[in-house]
Amino acid sequence: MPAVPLNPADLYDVRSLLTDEERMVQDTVARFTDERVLPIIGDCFDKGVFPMDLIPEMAELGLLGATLPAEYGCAGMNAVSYGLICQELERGDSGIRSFASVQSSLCMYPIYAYGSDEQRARWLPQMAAGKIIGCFGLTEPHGGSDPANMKTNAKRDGGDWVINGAKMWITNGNLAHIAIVWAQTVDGIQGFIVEKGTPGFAAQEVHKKMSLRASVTSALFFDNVRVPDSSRLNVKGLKGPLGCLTQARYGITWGPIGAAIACFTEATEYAKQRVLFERPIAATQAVQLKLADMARRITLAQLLSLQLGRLKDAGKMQPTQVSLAKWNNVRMAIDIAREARDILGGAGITTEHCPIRHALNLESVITYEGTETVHQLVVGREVTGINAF
Ligand code: TGC
Ligand code: FAD
Repeated sequence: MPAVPLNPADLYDVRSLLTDEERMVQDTVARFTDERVLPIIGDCFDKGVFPMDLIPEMAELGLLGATLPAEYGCAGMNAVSYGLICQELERGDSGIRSFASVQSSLCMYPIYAYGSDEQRARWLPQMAAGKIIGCFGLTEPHGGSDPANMKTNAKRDGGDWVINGAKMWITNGNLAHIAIVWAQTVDGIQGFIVEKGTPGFAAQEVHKKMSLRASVTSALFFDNVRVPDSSRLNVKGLKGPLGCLTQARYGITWGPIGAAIACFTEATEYAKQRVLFERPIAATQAVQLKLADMARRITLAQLLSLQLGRLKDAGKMQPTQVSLAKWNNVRMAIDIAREARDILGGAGITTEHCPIRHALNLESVITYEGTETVHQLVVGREVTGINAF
């Protein structure tokens, strides 16, 4: 049989394992990234601004709360399609995928999963339309890996709750119209929907970031913030926020595949053009080994996330499996971004080329939603039965 040229960014033809509908979702988001994200994102990163203009367009394409049902104005897609959305958005920039992850998995999902009928009807359609932006406040300044030790508290006062405390590193914090805030109560950790403008609630943007520069990151402060009991979510304990993290982490297993493909593609093209010692550097064994290794690791990550998505769509996905894929795929992408940066030599240090931007962004991605160490320890706990946290 004659050899058919393979797609270097999909050596195992993982795309052939997708349904027609999933391929259509991927193509649509890929077009959005090519036409709307890539022309502006380097500049956004340089200037440290999030491209707000893209929000209505993402909403129009059904990318916000994509897996939630149509009755809330959402697209009702399956988990694999959501993963492909994350992959294609992060091929543009981790900050754009972060925006969609937080809106979809960390804000719309808890309102859908733990919210009352009134909360769902009030917030979800507007969030799907991109008119209401959410943020998710779990991490606190004294240590994000151990959220069980949170200090932010909510105390019952008649028909209200009074919230005091602070949250740190909150994506979309200054953009958000509502915050999903997790607080310690006498009945354990509970979640509240806190509206911007509520007296005592303030957001302060984090500056001097060298990572996720095209994304807004904030600290949130709660000084006797009074909210009605009707803003409380119906879930108690750490399983509330961790349940949201499982949704977002699942998407994050896909996102960095996009970042890795962007870096791998740029490094490959560069290596074919760059002539040193009278031949393209792509003709040297050292560079081919690096590029071949990138292709190998991207292939493994694609297969891992696709199987994870199939398990999720079958209702069988387990948090440990998500941890393994988040750990593997973000590590894969950050290694590839750094290696691609090296292949570009000096040119690799500017944001004229994507690897340095992706490498810097991935420093956040490897830390948020559970650090690499946290996910390694989750897998370690599963295989040994011993909790080493
Ligand atoms: P543990 O005792 O294991 O569990 C407590 C309860 O939670 C349940 N559970 C889960 N439920 C759903 N999904 C998961 N992944 C779950 N993991 C645990 C568990 O069954 C139990 O339920 P119950 O009914 O028995 O009470 O909890 P632990 O204290 O041992 O957990 C330890 C650890 C380290 C794994 C956990 O604290 C952790 O994951 N820490 C990392 C925190 C983190 O990831 N923070 C992320 C903040 S949000 C963010 O970063 C957004 S970035 C967004 C962007 O810009 O894209
Ligand atoms: P720490 O928890 O203090 O960890 C410090 C180091 O200790 C890490 O290397 C960690 O791996 C290590 N460590 C922890 N436990 C152990 C252990 N048992 N054994 C060995 N080593 C250990 N949070 C939100 O709630 N909402 C958001 O929207 C959000 N967005 C973010 C956006 C960005 C850009 C960033 C950078 C972070 C965001 N976060 C958000 C916070 C993120 O989830 C936390 O940064 C992360 O959970 C780690 O917490 P920490 O930064 O306090 O580090």
